[in-house]
Amino acid sequence: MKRARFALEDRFIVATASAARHRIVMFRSWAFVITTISLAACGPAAPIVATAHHAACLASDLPASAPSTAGMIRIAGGSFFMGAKPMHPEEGPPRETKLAAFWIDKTEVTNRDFARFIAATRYITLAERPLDPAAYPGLPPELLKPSSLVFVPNEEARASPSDWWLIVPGADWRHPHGPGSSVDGLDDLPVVHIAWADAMAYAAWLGRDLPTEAEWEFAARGGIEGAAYEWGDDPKQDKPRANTWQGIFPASDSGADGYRATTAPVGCFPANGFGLHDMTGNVWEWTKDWYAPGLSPDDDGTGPPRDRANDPVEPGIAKHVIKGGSFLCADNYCLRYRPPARQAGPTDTGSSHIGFRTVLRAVTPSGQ
Ligand SMILES: [Ca+2]
Repeated sequence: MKRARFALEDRFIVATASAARHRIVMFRSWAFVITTISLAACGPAAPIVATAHHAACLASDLPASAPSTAGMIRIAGGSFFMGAKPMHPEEGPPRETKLAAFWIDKTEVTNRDFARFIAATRYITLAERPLDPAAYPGLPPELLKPSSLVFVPNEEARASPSDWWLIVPGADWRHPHGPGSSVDGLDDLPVVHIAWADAMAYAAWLGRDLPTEAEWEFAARGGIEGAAYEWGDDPKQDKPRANTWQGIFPASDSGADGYRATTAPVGCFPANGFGLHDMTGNVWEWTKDWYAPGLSPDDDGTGPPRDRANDPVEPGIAKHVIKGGSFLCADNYCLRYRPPARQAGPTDTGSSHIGFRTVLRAVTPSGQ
C-alpha cells in the first residue's frame, strides 16, 4: 500500500516530510521508501530550468544589526475576517480577528540573507543534520543521512505524488536539488529546505519572530477585505501577478509567468496593496502557529495551543501552518495560493517549496 494517495500534492509533502523525520507512516510503505531512495541514489534531482534569468528583481535589504525594520513594511493593526467560505475544509469558518500593528518583511528571506545568518552564527539547518539513530531505532542507515524533499517534474506521473517528490540525501539550502547543485549566483532566490526551527532561529537572530497565521493572512490580503486573491476577485490578469504553475500539474508547467517549475527571485511580481511581494506563490511560508484543521472561533489570533495541534493526515504529529502556496500551485490542482489557504507543514523538515519571512512587533511607526 502506498502511503501517499492524496489528491493534493501539498498534503503529500506534509505526510512524506514528516514521516522522514518521525519514522512513522512512511515505513508502512517499503515500496515507497525503496523507490525514493533508489531514485535519489542515482544522483541529484533533474535540473529545473527557469525560463527567465535569475536576476535580482528587488534587492534584499537585510539590516546590519538587530533590531531594525530595514526591509520591512509596517502593517497597521485592525480587524478583519480571517479565513473564507472554504474552498478546502481547513480554510474556515471565517472569524473576525483583531491585530495590533506589526512590521513584516516585504520579501521572502533570500539565500543571500540566510547566508549572512549562517556566516554569523554557524547555525546548521535540520536538513544538514543526520537523524539520531537512538531516536529512530531500526531505521536503515541510508535513511539517517541528512536529507530533504525535492520536487522533480514528472511527465509520467499520473497516479502517485511519490513520482515527483523525492527524499534526496544531501539536499539542503546550499544544495537545493541535492549534491552537485548549489545556490551560487542565486542570491536573490528565496531560501528553501528550511525547517520551522531554522526559520525561528533566523528570526531570533534579528530580534524578530515568525508571523502568526493571522498576521500573515492580514498582510497577504493587502487591505482588500474578503477578496479571493490578494489582488481582488478576478483570477484572470493581464499580466502575471505571482509565480505559480501554469499547465497540468505535475506534468507540464508552461512557465507563462516567466518561471517554469522553479522559484523566482524575490520581488519580481507586483506588490500587493501593502507593498509586499510574493505573498502569493513562489514558496510556501512558515507561520508561528500550530496547525489544526479549520479555524477555531475562540482563537485570539495566536493560533491553537500546542496540545491542540492536529493534522488529521498524521494524527499525533504536531505541525505548523504554512501559507501562500508556491510555484507548484496550479489552478487546476490545489489553487492554494489564495490568502485564506493553509496547510500543515512538517515542523522538522524542509522542502524545495517552503521558505519564510519575518515580523517585528511592538515598534513605533518610525521603526525605533
Ligand atoms: Ca511559475
